Amino acid sequence: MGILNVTPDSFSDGSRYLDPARAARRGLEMEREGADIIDAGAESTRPGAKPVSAAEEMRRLLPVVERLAKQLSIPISVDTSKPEVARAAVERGATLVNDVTGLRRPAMARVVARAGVPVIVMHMRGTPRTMRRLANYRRVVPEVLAELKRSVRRGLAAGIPREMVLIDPGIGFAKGPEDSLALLKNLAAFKRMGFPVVVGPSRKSFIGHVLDAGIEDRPFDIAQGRLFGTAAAVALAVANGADIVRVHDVAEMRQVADMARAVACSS
Ligand code: HH2
Repeated sequence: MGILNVTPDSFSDGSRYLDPARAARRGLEMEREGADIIDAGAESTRPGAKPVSAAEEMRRLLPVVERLAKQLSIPISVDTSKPEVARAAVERGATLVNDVTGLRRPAMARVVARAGVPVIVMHMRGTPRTMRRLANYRRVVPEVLAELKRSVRRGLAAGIPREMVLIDPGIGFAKGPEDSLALLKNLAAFKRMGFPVVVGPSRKSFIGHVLDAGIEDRPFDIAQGRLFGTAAAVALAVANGADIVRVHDVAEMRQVADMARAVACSS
């Protein structure tokens, strides 16, 4: 799954793709690089990010979804937690909803159920503004699992069919670095829930935490500096059973994921 951030403030690629034509070109480029899905989002969820109104999110996102729907031959996912944005994106050709708040808004589950599209139910606590201080687990894996199960139950109760649900442990969302590492290591526990598992480790700060020690005083390029850390995380996620990895560096991670899968599937 290739990431397309149509935002001014995403943590590693903010404002690169605010122009709809440029964003659409990047979507097509990721398809050529080997993406199977393009995940377009217009509200940054990095820690501390400012919330965006539905109107602003739609103003940024919908022209891009419209262009991509005409030109792409792979599915478009919409990364939003707002039901009105999800509905409008689906009307314009998106065929998957990626909700980082795990169907927290009841209307979101209803929109997804009515649209008949699959949904990624991700685990997080709080909001991008508050989530850092909510990363307080005694045992992260069972707690995230239990909270994710509650989110999935909400979706099923609203009429979303089981086979339309994908789950995501939410790397970096109300998780400290050690929590994100433990979730990646223990993906098998999430697989046992019986839904396809999505994982989004790309360029995130838990990688910086492991690799960046001692270089904080130098200007640091997140995209370059976290590329190999992302590759290691993607390889292990695939080896541990991830069905979809959400990444910025599609060409590189396509190779990493294919190689990891070849090893994992060998006899
Ligand atoms: N991570 C981000 C956004 N959406 N969706 C899923 N399902 N899983 C994730 O791990 C995930 C996600 C955050 O990354 P990014 O889009 O690069 O940054 P920003 O939120 O700053 O735009």
